[in-house]
Amino acid sequence: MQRRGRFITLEGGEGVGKSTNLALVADHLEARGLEVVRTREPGGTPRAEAIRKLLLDPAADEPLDDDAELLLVFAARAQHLARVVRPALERGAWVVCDRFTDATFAYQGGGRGIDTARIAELEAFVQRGLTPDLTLLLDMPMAAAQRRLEGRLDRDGGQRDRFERERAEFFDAVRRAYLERADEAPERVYVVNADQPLDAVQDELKSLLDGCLEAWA
Ligand code: Z5A
Repeated sequence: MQRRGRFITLEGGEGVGKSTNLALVADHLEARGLEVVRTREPGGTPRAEAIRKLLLDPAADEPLDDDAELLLVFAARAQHLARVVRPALERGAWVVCDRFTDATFAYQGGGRGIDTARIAELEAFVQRGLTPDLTLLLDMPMAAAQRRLEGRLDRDGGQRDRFERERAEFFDAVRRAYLERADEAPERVYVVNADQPLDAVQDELKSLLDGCLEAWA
């Protein structure tokens, strides 16, 4: 019987290095002969990417209701799970995903203040027991992460998406909620200090991955 693949997620606030390190994680696994699917949330399929656009669109003429935001995140997730994540895991591929449901607890729970019990209900409904095998939480103070993004904002003409327009308190609440998630699930979530040179972050990630590969063999 085909062995199910593993599901690895990268989490953290904006600019902590999720995209950069997703490439490292996926390359490291591929170098060991594994089939790896690289994906992201919200998004990962054409329809889920269309929902992502709606979520990030800063159009000020119609503010997005917090509950509508939460439901859109889970609608995109349902589509992504059905079309990409479950089929890949079932055929034995490993899935490496930039953000997943911990982001919902952090942004919609911590940031927007939505009751986490309601988020957990949607998590159970949409995921039907599927959770990541490993989550790499890249953690660092928001101000330092934002400095990394300044160059990109200049390049994009200063255009900020709906989340990037939030205030510092929002991002502090997001970070606290992420760290609470890590405390609640220490067997799954590894907190990595992202506020160090990239080489040091990547050495830590590689040794974490090697430990997991050995434990899962
Ligand atoms: N969202 C939500 O609300 N609810 C949900 O359930 C989900 C998402 C799933 C889009 O996410 C938004 O969706 C997100 C929350 C919401 N909004 N916010 N904020 P996203 O993942 O696409 O957006 P993002 O977090 O803003 O991604 P990002 O800005 O691309 O950041 P990143 O991927 O973490 O960083 P990076 O691009 O890899 O690195 C940023 C720069 O830093 C880059 O120039 C790197 O070369 C540099 N870098 C990386 N690491 C280092 C180190 N160690 N030292 C120095 N420089 C570094």
